[in-house]
Amino acid sequence: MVSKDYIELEDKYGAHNYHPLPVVLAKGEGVFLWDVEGKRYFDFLSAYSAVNQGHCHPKIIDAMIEQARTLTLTSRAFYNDRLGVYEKYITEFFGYDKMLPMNSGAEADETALKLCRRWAYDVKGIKENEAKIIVCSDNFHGRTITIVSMSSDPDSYKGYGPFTPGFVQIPYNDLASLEKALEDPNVAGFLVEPIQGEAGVVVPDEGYLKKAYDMCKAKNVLFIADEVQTGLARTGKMLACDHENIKPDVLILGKALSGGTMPISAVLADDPIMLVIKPGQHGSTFGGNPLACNVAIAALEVLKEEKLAENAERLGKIFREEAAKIPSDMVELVRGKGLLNAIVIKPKNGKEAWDICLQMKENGLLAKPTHQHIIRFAPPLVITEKQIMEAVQIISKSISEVSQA
Ligand code: IF1
Repeated sequence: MVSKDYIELEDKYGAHNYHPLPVVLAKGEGVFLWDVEGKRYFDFLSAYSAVNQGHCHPKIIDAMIEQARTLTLTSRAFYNDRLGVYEKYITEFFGYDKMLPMNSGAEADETALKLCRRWAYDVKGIKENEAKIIVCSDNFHGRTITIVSMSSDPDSYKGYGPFTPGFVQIPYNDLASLEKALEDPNVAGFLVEPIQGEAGVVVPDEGYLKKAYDMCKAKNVLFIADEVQTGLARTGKMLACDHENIKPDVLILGKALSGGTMPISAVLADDPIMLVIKPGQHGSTFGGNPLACNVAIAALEVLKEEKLAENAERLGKIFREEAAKIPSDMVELVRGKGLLNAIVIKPKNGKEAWDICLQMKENGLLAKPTHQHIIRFAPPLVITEKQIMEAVQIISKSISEVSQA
């Protein structure tokens, strides 16, 4: 079978909830992917930052195989010999009292919302069912009905009503609107992405997160950081919040917590927040399964052992400097932090970001637009300087070819 055959299979037998780039991948290793015809590509999406450690990292795969042969799932009806070890490891890794294990990023966001509401009623003393949570427009926190109830993107929420109430939407990177929203005594939490990924890698002003955090603390409101995409070394620090030295009251992790092997997510908080959920009041069949615990420990160890945050910081600067030199009137601007970057494309002669992504694919690099005119560039954090330079050459060549087409 060739690529066309696999595409036809997905088209015939699969839901049409995506519009993928026409490439069929069969193998991944480090920063590279190979399609079914054996062509090699630089992966500049990293499965939306789930593969920060590189595809099929040997240490993570070994941890997975070893545990897969021993014990994969017990459910939380019983204890197991991996969960406590993992909980200790990850809470010491990030400096929290406790961790609640889930699977997808959306489940972790939902868990954080439940913790916040429960804390509102049991600790802050807000009247039951009156708690409000502030969110930002252009957010992306997942695709459940409650999460899309917070969304400002019709593609995410249209046709899925009725929506979950209790969310107040304010503009991102706007402290005045946050200050005003915080005047409501029923506000219990502020859920925010330190950098808005899906919105197109929107980096807030220097100091925004710190001031927002301080304003929340002054009003006894939980600062909830969704680091599913920005966390785990992606932006040049272990957490994007580390750039402003703030410790979120509730930390949400996912994606690269498994190194791209399986869905693993986590919510971290200190006891006064985490212990508002009592036995039987929240859970998940696979949450905290022994296989995930072993994989997550290995995935976190790799981040530290291979100094991936430092690598992301250094190479991200080089990427942005070199990309900004691309001599094309289709490049409007380059922005990002660490190795979470984006190029805003100015359409030309009917050509736009999608056409550039198709051309980059021909030239051996995979990336995808987040919106019509923005291309996200997020390679695995194990990339080298030489590979970054080679990739920028491919990007520049592709933009030039599309521009002159
Ligand atoms: C898709 C977007 C990125 C996330 C943040 C929670 C989640 C995500 C900050 C939920 C997930 C994924 C979802 C995936 C594509 C990708 C994505 F384009 F959808 F928005 F990365 F920007 N918080 N993001 O970015 O995690 O439940 O997916 O494990 O839905 O197409 P999940």
